[in-house]
Amino acid sequence: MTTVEDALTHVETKPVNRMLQRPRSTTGAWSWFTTVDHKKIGILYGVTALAFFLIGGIEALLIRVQLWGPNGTVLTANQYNQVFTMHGTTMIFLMGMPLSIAFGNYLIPLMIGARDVAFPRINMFGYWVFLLGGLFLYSSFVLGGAPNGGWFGYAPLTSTPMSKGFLPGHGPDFWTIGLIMLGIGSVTSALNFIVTVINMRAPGMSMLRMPVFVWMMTVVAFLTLFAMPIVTAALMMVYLDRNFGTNFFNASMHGDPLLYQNLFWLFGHPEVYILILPGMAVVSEILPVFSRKPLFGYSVVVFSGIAIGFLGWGVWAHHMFATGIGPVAQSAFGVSTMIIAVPTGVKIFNWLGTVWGGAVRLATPMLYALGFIAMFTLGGLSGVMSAIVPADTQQTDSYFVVAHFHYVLFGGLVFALFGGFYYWWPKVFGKMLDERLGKTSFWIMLIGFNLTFFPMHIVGLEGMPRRTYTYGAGLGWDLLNKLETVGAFLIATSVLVFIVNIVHTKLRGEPCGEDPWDARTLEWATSSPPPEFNFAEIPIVTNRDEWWHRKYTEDEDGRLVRLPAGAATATAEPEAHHHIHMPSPSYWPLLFTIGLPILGYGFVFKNWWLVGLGAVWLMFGMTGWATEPSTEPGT
Ligand code: HEM
Ligand SMILES: [Cu+2]
Repeated sequence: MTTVEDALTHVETKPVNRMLQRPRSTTGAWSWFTTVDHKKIGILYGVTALAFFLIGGIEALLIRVQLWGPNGTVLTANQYNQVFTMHGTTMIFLMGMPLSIAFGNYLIPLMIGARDVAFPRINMFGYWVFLLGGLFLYSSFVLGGAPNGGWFGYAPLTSTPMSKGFLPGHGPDFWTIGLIMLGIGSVTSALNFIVTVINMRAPGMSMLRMPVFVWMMTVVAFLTLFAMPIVTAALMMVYLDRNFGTNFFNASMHGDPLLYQNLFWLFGHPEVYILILPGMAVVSEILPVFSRKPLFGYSVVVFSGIAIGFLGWGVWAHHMFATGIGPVAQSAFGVSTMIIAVPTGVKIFNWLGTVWGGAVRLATPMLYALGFIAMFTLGGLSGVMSAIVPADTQQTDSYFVVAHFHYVLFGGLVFALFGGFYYWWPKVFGKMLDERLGKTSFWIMLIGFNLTFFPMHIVGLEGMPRRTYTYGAGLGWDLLNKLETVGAFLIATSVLVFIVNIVHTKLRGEPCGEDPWDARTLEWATSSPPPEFNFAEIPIVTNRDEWWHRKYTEDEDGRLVRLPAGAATATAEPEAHHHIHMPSPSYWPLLFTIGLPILGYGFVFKNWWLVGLGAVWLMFGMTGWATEPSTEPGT
């Protein structure tokens, strides 16, 4: 098959002088290091992000154990700073974004009837950057202390030179360099998704026939593409202020601390949509299938998603109401924040309209999708409360905000992604997750989640500040904090039941066939798990919900009638499956990426030998990569 990468490299098909013998095998353990198959890469992203989810979860438990009662002594103040900073950083950059990319990677090509993404090797590069970037960040724990300035690392706290002793250790250096590295990975996968969606759709798959999942992931990709460079610039300035005596954020030298906040949140607010739109993407696929109805108002859902993508750039200063930006800016950003709630609310109505009057099946994916709607709506409401400037003056930097964003990120994103696990597991691994364990896990998670985070609204309004490692006795917060900690362990239990379910399914699960949910979109039109080339014959698309229309039609009275299997399955290139060209595996993405952490450690410890080594390594990697054709001639 032809990828866009091919078009660039296919000119040179003569064997060229290459540095390494190319890997050929696409099976076996070693193939996981060299694969360029979007499905395998999707699984790698998923497994790694789940591992980071567990680590971030353990950090959350540490926080909650520390706050179980007043004057906790489990963690010191300095350790607490590291733990909540790494918890937030992990959940956002090492769990939320990559887990969404996992779903996108696996599903986008299947859903649009393609054989792979546009740039298969760059896809693998993105994964290695994520893995090595995550390990790089975590190595800080044993190399003098982890990041400790909070997940948004405000300057001048983070940008003040280490010698002044504001933040002990190399934490902010690891944080700035690590996030810049991870940003490189997310930008490449965003570009890959965009080019794939624009260029690789099957014949007939017009933009407005694409599944909503693909649409929302495309919006996410554009947001990522434009947001990451902004934070990268801000992080570089922090690094320079901290290490090279520049004064971008140093007020005493006419620098501007608010410059950092403006830059960070100009990235940071789009970032929260980067995190929630994939959740919306997943439930928009689950709800129609389990209601046996098409998505209510497809184009409204798509266009409100695009609207969120644009409006998301105009609300950033709602994170800065308390910084003295002045009443005009406060009013403007308060209003813009309320306006962005409109397309969000529209979607909620569309989801409810989808379920309304449907033949609802309360299987585990559907439970999670409904849980998502309820919890995300609560998170949206407390967000609108914080958009009211005077109210926010009390709420900001209190546990109310912690409650708000966990309703959005956990009640929203995590619930949706868990629904996605149950829904697509049979496609990816060929076996259904156990429904009984699934439902048990869902209810424990729903109860535990609300027990953990609902009381945070109350203690927050009572004045409990976020990011404090302990609180005094007699403030009236003891009981609510105890409930929160119990809730956190319930959440941990539900995740444990999920893991038991995975093991149980692997050992005992029955093979499930290609389309166990009677679904609507093209990924269900191929075997479970799909073959390496996805579709033996590229489907020709004539409808939105193409797969459904191949299975069902309506009689004169509008009743659903099942078509005989195999009817009306037009395909393009009917002869092509005799020799389907797939891109060949490669060592280069991994070899190349190893240069990045080398460079990173060099910058953190200001070791110019390491920086030089990293730079040479990257040149070597680039040369090897560039001289290797994406598809090996003659395979
Ligand atoms: C077991 C589940 C979780 C528990 C018990 C939990 C608990 C907490 C607590 C208590 C804090 C406040 C720490 C403080 O301000 O001192 C916090 C902060 C935070 N959490 Fe979670 N959390 C959980 C899951 C998540 C998830 C799934 C996400 C995102 C997808 C997330 C993102 C964040 C972020 C961004 C912060 C802010 C860190 C900062 O202030 O720099 N958390 N978490
Ligand atoms: Cu925001």
